[in-house]
Amino acid sequence: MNDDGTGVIYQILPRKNHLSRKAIKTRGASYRGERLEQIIAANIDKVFIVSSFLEPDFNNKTLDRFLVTSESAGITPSIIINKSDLADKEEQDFWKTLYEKIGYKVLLTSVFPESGITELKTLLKGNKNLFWGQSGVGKSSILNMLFPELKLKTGEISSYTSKGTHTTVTSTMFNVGNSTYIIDTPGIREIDPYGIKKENVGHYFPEFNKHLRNCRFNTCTHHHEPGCVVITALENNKISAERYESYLRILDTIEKDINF
Ligand SMILES: Nc1nc2c(ncn2[C@@H]2O[C@H](COP(=O)(O)OP(=O)(O)OP(=O)(O)O)[C@@H](O)[C@H]2O)c(=O)[nH]1
Ligand SMILES: [Mg+2]
Ligand SMILES: [Zn+2]
Repeated sequence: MNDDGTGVIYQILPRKNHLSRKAIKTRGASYRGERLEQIIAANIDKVFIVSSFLEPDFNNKTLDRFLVTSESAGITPSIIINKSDLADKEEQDFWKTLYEKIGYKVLLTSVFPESGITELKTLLKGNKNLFWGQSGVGKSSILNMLFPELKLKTGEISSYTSKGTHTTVTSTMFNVGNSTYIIDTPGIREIDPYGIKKENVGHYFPEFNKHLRNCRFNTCTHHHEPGCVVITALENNKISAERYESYLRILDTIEKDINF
């Protein structure tokens, strides 16, 4: 950055991947076809999807939307569920087990008292890491705990429940040494995966993916079609009802947008 606040581009690197979502709908705007793509960041090694048990409440459907968006960008996400100090062990175990069974790395963290943070630090090393999730879940708080020198602004205790409060307002990348970079992002309330076709949604649910090719129809949307192996896997508890419901919701969102 120059003294006058302008920036200098030193080098333009090829984009190996990029994370994006559909731009938020604004009232009165008209659309033709797909909504615009909003790029969040490019050339990322790891994405940590941060959620919290309470304040805001844990919402597995929202988490799944972030996971799908990340998977569709070709970046395997890891899951952080923060504020474990506010949840009982049963709830913590339930969600941790559900996502670990799929193969996701799940970290249960708390900033006060500090818990689960050391393991996170080792996962970050040598990578370009993006922290992403809803507002108020504690992204900046976790990063401050790991790297106190960053002194990131965090929300007031009273403000995280009031709608529209976003403490972090722009995405910023920090070099924290040892070839490790972290990107803190502003929280978002609405996440719609961008540019995903209906028949491809299942590919971004890793536990569906291994069954998919055995469906009778290769255009199967795993909704109602006869000979669908995803539905069979659901009936045999190989796929959780929670994840299947999320899948149907995302499918529904995509269908509605097509008819927009
Ligand atoms: N009880 C509890 N509160 C926490 C924890 N981590 C963060 N908080 C509180 O949650 C609030 C929001 O934290 P932030 O770090 O600003 O959240 P954020 O995800 O960066 O929010 P945005 O910048 O708006 O996206 C603050 O009041 C924190 O003190 C935790 O582990 N437990
Ligand atoms: Mg923040
Ligand atoms: Zn199917």
